[in-house]
Amino acid sequence: MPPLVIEPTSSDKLNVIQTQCPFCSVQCKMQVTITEPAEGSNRLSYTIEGAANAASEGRLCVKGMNAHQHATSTERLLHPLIKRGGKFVEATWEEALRTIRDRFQATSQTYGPDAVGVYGGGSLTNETAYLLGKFARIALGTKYIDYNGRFCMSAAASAGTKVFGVDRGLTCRLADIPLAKCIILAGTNIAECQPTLMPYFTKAKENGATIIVIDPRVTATAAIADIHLQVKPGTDAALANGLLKAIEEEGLLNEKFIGEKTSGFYELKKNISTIDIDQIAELTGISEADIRKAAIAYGKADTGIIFTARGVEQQTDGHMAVRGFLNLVLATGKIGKPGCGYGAVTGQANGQGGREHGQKSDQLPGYRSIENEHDRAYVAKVWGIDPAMLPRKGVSAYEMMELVHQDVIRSLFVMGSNPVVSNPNATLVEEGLAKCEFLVVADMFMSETARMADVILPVTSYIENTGTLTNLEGRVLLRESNVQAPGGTKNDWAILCELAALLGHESYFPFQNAEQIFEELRVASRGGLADYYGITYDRLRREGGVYWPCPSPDKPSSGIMFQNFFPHPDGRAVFTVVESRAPQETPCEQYPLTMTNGRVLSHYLTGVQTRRSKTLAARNMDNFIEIHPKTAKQYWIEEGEWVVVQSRRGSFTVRSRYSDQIREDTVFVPMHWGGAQNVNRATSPELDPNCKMPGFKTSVVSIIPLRLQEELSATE
Ligand SMILES: Nc1nc2c(c(=O)[nH]1)N[C@H]1C(S)=C(S)[C@@H](COP(=O)(O)OP(=O)(O)OC[C@H]3O[C@@H](n4cnc5c(=O)[nH]c(N)nc54)[C@H](O)[C@@H]3O)O[C@H]1N2
Ligand SMILES: Nc1nc2c(c(=O)[nH]1)N[C@H]1C(S)=C(S)[C@@H](COP(=O)(O)OP(=O)(O)OC[C@H]3O[C@@H](n4cnc5c(=O)[nH]c(N)nc54)[C@H](O)[C@@H]3O)O[C@H]1N2
Ligand code: SF4
Ligand SMILES: [Mo]
Repeated sequence: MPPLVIEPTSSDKLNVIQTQCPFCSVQCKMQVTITEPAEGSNRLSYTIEGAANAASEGRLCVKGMNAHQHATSTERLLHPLIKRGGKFVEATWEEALRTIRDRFQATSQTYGPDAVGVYGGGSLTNETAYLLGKFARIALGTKYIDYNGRFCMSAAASAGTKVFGVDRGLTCRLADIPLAKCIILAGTNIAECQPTLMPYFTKAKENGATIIVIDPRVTATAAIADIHLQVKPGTDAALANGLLKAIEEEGLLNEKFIGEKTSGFYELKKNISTIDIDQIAELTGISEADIRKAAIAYGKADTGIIFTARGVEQQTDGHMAVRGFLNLVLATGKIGKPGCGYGAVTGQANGQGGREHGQKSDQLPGYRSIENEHDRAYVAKVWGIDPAMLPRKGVSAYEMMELVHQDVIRSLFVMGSNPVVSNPNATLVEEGLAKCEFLVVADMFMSETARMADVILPVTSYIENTGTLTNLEGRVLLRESNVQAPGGTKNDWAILCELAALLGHESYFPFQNAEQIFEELRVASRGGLADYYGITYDRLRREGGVYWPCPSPDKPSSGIMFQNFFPHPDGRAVFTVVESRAPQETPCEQYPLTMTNGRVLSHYLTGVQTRRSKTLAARNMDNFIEIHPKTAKQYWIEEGEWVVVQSRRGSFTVRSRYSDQIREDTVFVPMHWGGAQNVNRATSPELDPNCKMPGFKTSVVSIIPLRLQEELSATE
């Protein structure tokens, strides 16, 4: 099949397209220029350039530069597929949607509406995320909807809500970063995961900032650190307590801020007196001297920002660990003014917006709560239904997979996620989906999850789909498209409207374009914490991007939050007593090493898109285990050979990659591969009780070269 061609919707000759990168949360704007094939060739060529915008300032990273390769890949799904006799056959949209309607209705009639589940994603536009929540609650009447952002944002988001009263990724602007005199980067590898943000940090350094990185590995981000705390995985909460204790001992508390702007310090102070920095040093693997040095650097600086990401958050105490870092922000009063703040570095393209408008099990649009009667009444009125029709809250993403496994959820609709690879304890998830009575997947590609589906719906890619996305700063951006949907692909939101109509709910889903959905979203979010009412497509076109909260169409919205008060009833932010916990799993004789995991620059999440880009795939073909050479030798592991990694849950096989940039007691495995190379076959499904984030980042494992395991099993 020849490669797809990007074609205009109008008859204008299309050679320059303005779009936005589909991958991470920076949402770099870009321009794609298409050049006609040279004589004798039938290949178009694409030139990708960064376009001016306030977040990436015109920069692009290697993923953005090559995103068009997956959009134009010959592997794009172009027609609906229905599985018949174990094989996918092409179907018309009518057939596919009618099949889905019949099967969903049958499930619902036999087992009740909650037997149909919906699973969304943080790559979806605000319009689709909003509509998916509405679709689940109105068209299906199910309480079971959640999304992959549960694995991404839930620890920091819930911590921000408890402590500040609202959660927005960054409480400040990216433009504040160069103004900060001390920056803590805890469990965040910006250099590989949001590469176009790095110049903000190097500028801060040029301005004299001290940069502190907390990571078990010397990452490309740690390379710019003045102080690198090479922490034992899973001990960040303890480390934050140690830093707090040292700040207090050094007399660096901001008593004025604490008195005027916070509550709960009395209880916290009692707790600080019980903290023993020696014990913290033992637990975290960071010396008392280093803890003190970092605490003094942050405590003494006039301005400062703390960032956390998945290293800190994907733990069974991730919520509390973030609150530990927020204690430091409040104790030193570094928030609500230029050069200060906290940032949960969001991950996916719409990691921020995706968590605000109702695809989370307990949420309604505008960050409203599905259990709050006032919120229910408001949204029901916007939707024109009786509040009693709104289901109550469901369960989190992994818990939904458990319910699939237990035959409680019998039909599942997946839009924008590849759960069979990205869930912890992936083997159980795979078993569940394999026996699920009816699975529908809306995707651009035949992902590992799509392969298991009964019906696959082919969707448009970023370049063909208009909508808004909210970047890590809380800045809403409009991505417009004048590119024709290739083959029989459809926009996600259009699929939801058509399916809702077939299910008999057309009047609630009358939308002809994304802007009409956004107009309803504005009203549904009005007065909520994430208030988008003041944002319109025209305004986004004019201003390039608008921060929420934005209650008024004609007033500017500010990037710096909490300049006067925190949105708790008393206007104050809340301190938290945080336990200095040991990691959720500690090494033992059978499983002597701690395994953590994460990302590499060239791949994105489960790799479904980046593996379809030749340039990106070529940078990392196979998965690997990063291991210290001394540790490798102890386990007879040669550089580059296949290694079996085993945990209490299961095992996977990857190549070894020596690195002296990682702790000797820790190994690191990227998350971008499925099947036999999937790290999630071994990760733990234990959830943080506060937010249901799985403890992805800390599992104990054993390792053995594949050749030795084969020998061992041959002699058995
Ligand atoms: N290239 C690329 N960029 C991406 C993505 C991608 O897949 N690829 N995904 C996007 C998404 S959805 C997300 S959520 C973000 C994720 O962005 P990050 O959270 O920055 O990415 P990770 O690599 O998962 O983890 C960050 C770091 O945490 C460290 N770490 C592991 N365990 C611990 C620990 O116990 N404590 C501490 N302090 N650190 C620890 C790891 O060594 C790693 O360097 O990236 C986004 N950007
Ligand atoms: N071990 C381990 N596991 C992890 C993590 C980790 O750090 N370690 N990180 C977790 C995190 S932070 C995240 S965010 C999750 C993500 O995990 P997943 O949700 O599995 O994310 P993706 O791989 O991006 O899968 C998205 C799928 O949706 C498709 N897609 C992309 N855009 C669209 C669209 O606009 N519409 C539709 N319908 N489909 C689209 C893609 O082709 C792809 O198949 O993984 C989590 N899993
Ligand atoms: S992956 Fe992120 S940093 Fe790279 S171009 Fe895309 S949005 Fe920008
Ligand atoms: Mo994420």
